[in-house]
Formats: sequence, structure tokens, C-alpha cells
Amino acid sequence: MKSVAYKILENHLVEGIMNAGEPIKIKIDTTLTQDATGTMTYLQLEQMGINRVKTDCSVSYVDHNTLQNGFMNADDHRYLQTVANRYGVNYSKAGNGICHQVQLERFDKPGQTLLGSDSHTPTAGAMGMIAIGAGGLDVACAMAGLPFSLKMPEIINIKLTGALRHGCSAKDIILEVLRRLTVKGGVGKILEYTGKGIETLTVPERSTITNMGAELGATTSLFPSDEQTRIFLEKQNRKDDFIELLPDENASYDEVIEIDLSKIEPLVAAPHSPDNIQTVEEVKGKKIDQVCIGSCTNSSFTDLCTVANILKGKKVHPDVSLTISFGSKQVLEMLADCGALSILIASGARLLESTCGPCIGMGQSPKTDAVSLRTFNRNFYGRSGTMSAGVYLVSPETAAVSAITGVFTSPMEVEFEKAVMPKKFTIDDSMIIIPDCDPNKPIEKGPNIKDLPSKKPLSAIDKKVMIKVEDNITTDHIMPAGAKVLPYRSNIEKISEFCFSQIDEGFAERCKENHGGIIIAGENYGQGSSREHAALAPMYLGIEAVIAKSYARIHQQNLINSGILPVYFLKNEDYDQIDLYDELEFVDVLNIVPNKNIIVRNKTKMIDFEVGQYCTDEQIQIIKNGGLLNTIRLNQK
Ligand code: MIC
Ligand code: SF4
Repeated sequence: MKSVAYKILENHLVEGIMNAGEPIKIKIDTTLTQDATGTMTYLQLEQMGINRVKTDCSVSYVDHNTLQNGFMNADDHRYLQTVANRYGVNYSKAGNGICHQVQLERFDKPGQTLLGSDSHTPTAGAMGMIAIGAGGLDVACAMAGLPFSLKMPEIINIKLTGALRHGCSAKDIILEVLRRLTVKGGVGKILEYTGKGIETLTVPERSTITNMGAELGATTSLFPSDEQTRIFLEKQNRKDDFIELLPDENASYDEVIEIDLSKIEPLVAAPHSPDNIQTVEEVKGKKIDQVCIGSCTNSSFTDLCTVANILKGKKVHPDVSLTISFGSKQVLEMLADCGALSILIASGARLLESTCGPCIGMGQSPKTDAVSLRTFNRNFYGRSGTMSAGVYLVSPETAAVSAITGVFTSPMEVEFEKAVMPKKFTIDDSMIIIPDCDPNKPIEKGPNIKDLPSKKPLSAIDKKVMIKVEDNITTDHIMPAGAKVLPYRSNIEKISEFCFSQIDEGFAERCKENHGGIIIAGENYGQGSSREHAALAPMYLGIEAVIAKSYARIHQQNLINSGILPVYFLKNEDYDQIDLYDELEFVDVLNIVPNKNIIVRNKTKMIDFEVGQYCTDEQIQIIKNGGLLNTIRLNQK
């Protein structure tokens, strides 16, 4: 008896046995990229010697780096448009919307696989798909027709019963899941939602839940394709894309977690982690300074209509700055047509573009020591751009009612109407440019687009420790985003200067002086974003290996793709006794084989200890070759 996830994986299996933990390869039907990870992806795709992408459909979005204060981002957009046209990729122009929202509206199809160079790609799981986030190079490989490698995840069933009460929303459901499972709880797992409760949740609501499954570290999350899916596709004028896809009766799962929706109450994720959950009741009355509504988690038409219903005839509190960013052009146009936009304007909200905006630190950094309420999915330290600010993740309902009162307020106590799905969505795909693949049209590369850095094949690892960090270090710590750094996403030399800068300003300099080195880390190293810059920049700075207590999936693969060896501490004491500048030699590293421990000699302290590594043969070969791109080049010869 099979789950939906099992059925889709089985349909796409290219290699391997579908036992949890075993390496498998799956066929990828569709891909997405966004501009902040896309430039690297397409620079890598250009190296692969193909004429045209081999997927059923690939889309390149511009939604992250849209603040054009200098030529850099605009040059990147032009490169992305011209390279997409050359290789047969659809190009969604800046202003058309956030990749995950537009993908759901216009492209996702039940039963398919999607690989995206963004960690929130699992948003598409709301459509009954297996949608996985990965580094740009893995996505380039998928566009070149190669299957995607992963370890067969465990499939966990989240069974929803009952129905949400007034004032509670899909955001509160996923915050409840985060409270129970934590930011590490989904690693190596697919979360499949079933039960009577899902029948009450529309596709946009489901997408809030699958989107934030990324914060659990899950490989992906998904819902069955059912009546709600059919309704959504029909309203998007895509009824032919619908197929029903349900779990078998008594489908087998590795674990079952039950959540009664009628017991859910409004929740917040307090600073600085999405699993630091409290109830709104617990923080009720606390003064707030900023409210930001939007992001790929909560910016659908119904989310923002509900916000308008709450704000109707009211004004934003004098001490609060409220910003609203729209999920897509479709959402914005429909809000304008139904009058909701005028309500938002009249309330005193500040209206932003249909892009990621404040979610990725592209403007709207709050004031010093601010309390900022955001409907987003991440509240990592420093991500808002103001180091002293405390960001609380909340539902659009909690955000809107609190923006009026100026203090944390529970939407359960306020009367308002929750918006329902529109009769039809407004369809206008004119901002999606269909490629003509004309080889005579030049691919335009501005001066900020630099050549890809490369790494030499592995010869030995004998280097000093360049940084020692704690548990749950995010890719935002390793490679910060924000308006200052993001314009250098296609310039690894320049962006590497910012590596670890938020927690250790001297890191890049130290690496240069010592000709590279080794990173020491705690649990869940590299959680969060899929940005391969968090591996490429350390690689450029000469980092040869990372020893961590555990890793987040995407980052671990990005390290391997960049030719950096990721190994595990077998004993916590070994972590404790390493200090900055200790010289570590990986003994006999050229002879590593899958699952065999490696001896590390601490030459400074004169002690040996063993570390584990769980690389497959293929991954070991990639590391030995100095990365995946070198491996592909070698295979082409
Ligand atoms: C994010 O939310 O952190 C991002 C920006 O969308 C990233 C991708 C990136 O760093 O460009 C993600 O989630 O993968
Ligand atoms: Fe954009 Fe934020 Fe979504 Fe990342 S999480 S894709 S930055 S809206």
C-alpha cells in the first residue's frame, strides 16, 4: 500500500532501491531557478555542452535581486534572459512575481518532479508533486538531462483532523509542526499530509505548509492531488493539468503524526529560529515596530484579501511601519480589480514590488532593537539587515491585526471575514518570455559576471582550522544576503570577502593568509537556503574540508559539488578539543571509500581522532576530481 510520495518517486526512479537511506536517482521533469542562484546555475549549464535543456519545462525567475542600485543586478537580469532564450528556458521577468508563487499558479502539475535552485522549491508539494531544493549545479545537471541523486527519504505521514477555528491559519499549522519537530526534525524525511483536515485547506493554504517544510530540513513535503487541486487548476484555466493522486488506503508510512486542527491556536516563531515557537497569547500586548506581509510563504490572493478585510476602514498604528509585498503580478492585478488594493493603500500600508523584498534583506531593514512581525519563513539572526532586531514569524491575520493595534494581538479576538478563493484567477502570462533558442542571438554578460572559480583535484588535506562555529549555523551566517552582498552572486571572488562576515569579520583575510584551511561546526551545519555560494566562496578561499556534528542536506551536497570534503564528528569530545589554528591532517585521504572512517591527526595538540563520512562512491569521486563541474568535464572527454 503506497503513499503519494512513494508512487511519484517510483514513477521517476532511474536507479537504486527504494529503501530509506539507500542512494537512489530520479528523473526530473521540470526545473526552476531564481536570479540570486540562477546566474551561477546558467554559467555552469553553459559548460555542459548541450544545445537545449532536456526537461519538459524549465523556468528562470527574477525575484530576489530587484533593487537596482548599480549596474550589477540589471546586468544579471539581462544575462539570465539571454541565456534562457539560448537554451530553451522560459524567463519570468522581474515584477512577474516570486518564483514559488508563479510556479504554483502557472506551471506545477500533479505527479511531476521539480528540482529548483531555491530551498523553498517544496512549495510545489501543495500541487501533489515531489519538489526538491538543490544547489544550482545540481539543477544545471537536471536541465542537461541527468537524473538527480538523493538518499531515499523516510516518508512521514502528518494526519490532519478537524478544522481550523476563526483567526487560525495554515501558517499556524506549520508553526505547530515546527514546534513539534524542530529545525532538524525533517532531515532525511518527506512529510506527506493526509486526513479529513486537508479537505478544508485550499492549494494556496497547503503551499504555506509545504513551503515552510524547508525550515524543518525536510527533503520535501506534499499533499495528495484531490478535489482542492482540481478546483485550483480549473480556476487557473489549467484543468487539463489535473490528475488525481491519492495515497492507497492503509498506505504505509515510517511514522504517523496526528494534528487536530481545531486545537491549533495563533502561534509565533520568536527570534532567531523558526522553531522557537510561542503562542500569540504569551506575547500579547508586547509593543511592535514593524510588520512585513508577503514572501513566498504568505502572499497569495486569498492571504492578502484577508489582510484587506482586516484593514478595511482602519489605519496602521502611528508607531508601526507596515509593508506589503505581493506574491505575483496575478495577485496584485486581482487585488486592484476587486478593490482590496485601495483598502490597503487607505490603511497606510507601504506597497512594495511583487518580489522577495524584505524577506531576503532587500530593503526595509527595521530600526535598532526593533520588534518586527513578518509573515515570512525565516527569522535567522541578521537576515533582516538589522543585527539588533528581533523578527517574529506570524500568520497574515496576526500581522494585520497587530499592525492596527501596535502590539501583539490575537486574531481570534477580532471579527473579520476570511477571504475565499476567487471564481477565476486573472490569467496574463505576458511577462513570461517563451524562448526561441536562436543561436545567433548573443548571450550578454556584463562586467560583474565573472568566470567560474575552479578547484584542483584533491592531493592531500593538511591545513589549519580557520573557524569553529556552534550548532544550527545557517547559510545566512556563512554567506549573508541583503542589498549590499547579493549583487555579487555572479562574482565569487568579490562575494567571498563577505564569507562569515556577520559572525567573524576576519575569516576571509585569515583564509587568504593561511592559504585556506578547515571549518569546524556543530549540529545541522548549513541549514536554510540552497545558495551554493555558501560552498563556492569557502572553496574559493581554499577551504578543503568541514568537520561538523551533522549537516543540512542541500549544503552538504553543495560542499561535495564544490570539492570540499564534509565529514562527521563521531564523539562530541573531539569537537570540544579543537581550537582555532590547530593544524589537522586527514591521514590517507586519497584512499577514502564509502562509509569508512578517516583518521584526523591534530598536529598542534599531538592527538589522533576518527571522523565518519557517508559519501557514496560517486560523491568521493567528485571530491577527488575537485568538484562536480570538473567531473562533468572529465566525463565529456
Ligand atoms: C532564501 O530564502 O534564503 C533564498 C534567498 O531564497 C535562498 C536562495 C538564495 O540564497 O539565493 C533559498 O532559500 O534557497
Ligand atoms: Fe524569496 Fe524569501 Fe521565498 Fe527565499 S524565502 S524565495 S527570499 S520570498
